Amino acid sequence: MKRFRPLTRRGLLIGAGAAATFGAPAFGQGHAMRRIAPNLASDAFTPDVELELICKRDETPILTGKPTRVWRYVGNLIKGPPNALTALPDAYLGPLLRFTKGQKVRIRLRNELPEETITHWHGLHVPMLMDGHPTAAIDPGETYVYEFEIRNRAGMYFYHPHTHEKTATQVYRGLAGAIIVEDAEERALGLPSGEFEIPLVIQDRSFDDDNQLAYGGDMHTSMFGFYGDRVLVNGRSDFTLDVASRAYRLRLLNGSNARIYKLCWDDRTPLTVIGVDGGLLEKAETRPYVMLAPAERLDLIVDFSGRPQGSKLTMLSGEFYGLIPPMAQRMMGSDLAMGEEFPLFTARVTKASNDSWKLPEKLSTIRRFRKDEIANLDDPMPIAITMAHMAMFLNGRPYGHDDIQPRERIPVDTTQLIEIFHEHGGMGGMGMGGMGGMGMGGMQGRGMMGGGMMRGRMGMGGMGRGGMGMGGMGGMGMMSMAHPIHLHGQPFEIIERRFEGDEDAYASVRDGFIDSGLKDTVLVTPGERLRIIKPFGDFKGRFMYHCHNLEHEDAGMMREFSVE
Ligand SMILES: [Cu+2]
Repeated sequence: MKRFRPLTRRGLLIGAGAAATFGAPAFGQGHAMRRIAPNLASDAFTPDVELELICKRDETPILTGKPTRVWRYVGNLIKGPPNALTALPDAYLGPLLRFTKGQKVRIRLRNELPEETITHWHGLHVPMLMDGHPTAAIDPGETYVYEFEIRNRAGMYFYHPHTHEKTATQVYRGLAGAIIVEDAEERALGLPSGEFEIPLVIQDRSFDDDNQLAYGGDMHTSMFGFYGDRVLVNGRSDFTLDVASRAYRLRLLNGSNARIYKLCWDDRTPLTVIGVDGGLLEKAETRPYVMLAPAERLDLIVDFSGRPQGSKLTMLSGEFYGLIPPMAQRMMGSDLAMGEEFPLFTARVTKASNDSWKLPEKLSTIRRFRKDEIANLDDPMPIAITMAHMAMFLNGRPYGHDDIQPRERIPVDTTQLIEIFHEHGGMGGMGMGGMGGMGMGGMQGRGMMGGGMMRGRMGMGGMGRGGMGMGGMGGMGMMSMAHPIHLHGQPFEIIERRFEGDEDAYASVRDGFIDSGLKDTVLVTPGERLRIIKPFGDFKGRFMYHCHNLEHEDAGMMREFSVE
């Protein structure tokens, strides 16, 4: 039985109602957010690239038949090289933005939506005023001017709304786009470029019978995230890429709200990974599969040479376990359970090519921090993830602007050791399945679901037991799932990944983490404890850190650092 609702006004009101029950009182939110004035263009700033991005309602063909109503970014290049902005035809995705390290960029964001919005340049190291902080949201009709220098190394980045409690629905409706940054180090490698470099944005969506976007917007969605029935690549369903028999560079971005993919080729050709979130690896890595969580990026080389014309290679999401409570799967309502195998897109060899490009042995140099450069080597700053039925917390607290805790104050131009882990209160590291059952049972026991719908699901297996178990716990109803944790500002290094838990489940994902490159988003699976090193250079101000499961982010699993 489907429980998706159309994203109509009524649907959203239902969603808002759910958020009010689920979110506001217990999470200590619902306070009005203080706003800063929209930033204006500065005469002192001379941009190399200037563009306008308009957030607007539109419609676009996605499925056969009726077009789909979406929200999207539409761009115009005002100044700069023509390849700085490339529109994607017939897709809701925002234009592909292409910048070069060192360029000064001005972006005029105009809000033509029926509600407030603000855009974040995910992964770019920019001042707080340019970061799309929720307090910078602009009302319909307003314009926010961003001006910043591209300080990042070459890599693929991501722009999307960061609107207080509206990020998930705004991204879902179509507000998202990719940014590619180039630099001299990367250009010297002569990687496949032009038509041989393909950005691929992977997202899942559900549609109603009228071809319109459908969204959960209920308590399950807030709790576990949104999981759609269909995979779209670059805004298209059943995406096929026609290729020549030569090497390609595929640049993948998981733009989904919550879904985690396990990327692998259908013929089990290993994946050749050359880069992740923060750009190129030092040397390529070969893996049987790679996990890609929301907002993570992956840079792949795929060599089609030697493949006959007419042959096909399909990218799948392979089978995995343990990243979400099994009972949550049953309640989510998607036709595609997370962890089951399904196709993402297909490459079809349609042209012969004699090009015999060889991947260079050394790709880049990553500056690693020495121990003596870390300000808190013996006292890592915690990011404790709490997920319980009335609590989506980081470090024990929901999001609250101006709620900076002592540990969240960081001296500017320091490098910090950070430990990210799941916090289960006094319950210890219990197994996932049991946890999940108890958590949900707890909700049910407390009547959180408000009647009919929940009772209707009692027969779906395991729920009853969960409820009873929960009674015995008398506690928080914790549950463990994987969370993609994103830190704004400069990218970080992953230096340690420890695991204690269900080894069999972990074995289905553990070879899929690429920890050798620079990251801005990292998947923390149940039972994992990670250590990362992150610099907080150049800019003072408030920078967010949060779960990039967008429903979790909107439910309060977000905090901010005060760099001072
Ligand atoms: Cu999360």
